[in-house]
Amino acid sequence: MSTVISNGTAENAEQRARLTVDLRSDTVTKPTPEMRRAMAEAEVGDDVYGEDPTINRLERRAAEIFGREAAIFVPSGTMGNQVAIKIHTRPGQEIICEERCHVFNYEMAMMAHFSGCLARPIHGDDGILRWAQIERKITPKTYYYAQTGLVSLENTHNMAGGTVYPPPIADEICDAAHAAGLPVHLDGARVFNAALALGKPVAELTRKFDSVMFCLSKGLGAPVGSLLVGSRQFVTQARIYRKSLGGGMRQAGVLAAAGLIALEQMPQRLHVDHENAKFLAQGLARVPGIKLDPAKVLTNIVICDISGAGMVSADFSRRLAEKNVLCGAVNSELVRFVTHLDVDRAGCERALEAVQQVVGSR
Ligand code: TLP
Repeated sequence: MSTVISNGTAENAEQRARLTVDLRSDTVTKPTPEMRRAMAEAEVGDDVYGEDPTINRLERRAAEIFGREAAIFVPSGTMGNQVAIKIHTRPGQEIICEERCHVFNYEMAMMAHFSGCLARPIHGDDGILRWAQIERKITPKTYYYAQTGLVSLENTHNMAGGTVYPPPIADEICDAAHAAGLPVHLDGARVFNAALALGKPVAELTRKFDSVMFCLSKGLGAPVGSLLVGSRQFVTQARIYRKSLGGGMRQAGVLAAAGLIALEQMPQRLHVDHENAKFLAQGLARVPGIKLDPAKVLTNIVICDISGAGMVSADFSRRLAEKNVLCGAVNSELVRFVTHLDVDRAGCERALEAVQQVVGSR
C-alpha cells in the first residue's frame, strides 16, 4: 500500500527496512510464510473457556517436550516470569537473582509491584551464579529479616552475552535450594539456545526447576507468545494470575498456530544463529578498540565493549544505524548484537563492514 503514497516516505522506509540488518534482538523476526499460513487456517475457540483447540495443543506439546504435567500459553515472557514469581512467593519476601537478569532489570519492577517482593541481586561471573554465593544471601530465619522466598535463574543469560549454565551448577542450585525449602524458577526465554549449546534436551536441563518460562517469540521466530511449564497445580494457579494481569486471551489460536511451528521446527535451525554469532564475534574482536572474547560466545548473543573506540554506545549505534545496521546499547560502553532467523551470513558480513567504517571514521 505504501507505493501509492505520493511523497515516497513510506516507500523509502520500506526499502530501508528491507536493506537493514537488524541485530537489536531476536525478538524482531517476522513470522515465516508457513507460520502465516498456519495462522490463517488455525482452528480457534475461546481460550478463557479453555476451548481453543490450537492453544490446547500447544500447551500439551510444551508440557510433553519439557516432561511436565502442564503448560500455559502467555502473551509475553515478562508475564510468564511474573506469574511464576507471584505463585512462588508471598509479599514481603526476597528473590535471589543475578544482578543483570531480566526479571530484575527489564520487567518494570513487577516483582515489587505485583508480588510485593524485593530482589536480592548477586553478581555472577558471566551471569552464572554458584550455590555457595546464593547460600550466603539466604536471610536468617529471624523475624526482622525479609525472608528469602525464591531463587530465579536465567539460561541463557541474556545480558551476560547469551551464556549457558553448566548443568551440574544449575542442578546443584536446584537441589540445595530445595533442601533449604526454596523453590527455583527458570527464566528460560532462550533455553532452546542453551540446549543446543550443551547438546542436551530442554527437559533434561530444566527437570529440577519448579517452573520454567520459555519464549516462542525470540530465536524460535513466532510473532508472539511464551509458555510457562510446571506441575498441574502450578499451572492452575497460573491461569488465575494470568487473568488478573489481563492475559486471558480469546481466539488466540491464531498465535498458538505460529507458536506450534516455532516449537516443533525452529529449534533445529538455531545452530545457524549460533554460527553467525560466532562469526560476528570473531570479526568484531579483530576491530581495534572493540573488546570481547569470541570463545565466550556460545549462543546467539554477542556483547562487546566499544569504549576503546572513542565513543559511547549511543553514538556507536546511531552511526551504525546510518549505515543500516542496528544494534542495541546495553550501557554507555557495552553494545549487543543478536543473531536470528532474519539475518544471514551476508548480513553479518555487512554489519562487520559497517562497524569497521564507524570505528575507523571517528
Ligand atoms: N528480552 C528482550 C528485552 O526485554 C531486553 C531482548 O531484546 O532480549 N527473559 C529474558 C531473558 C529476555 O531476554 C526477555 C526479553 C524476556 C524474559 C521477556 O520477554 P518478553 O519481551 O516476551 O516480555
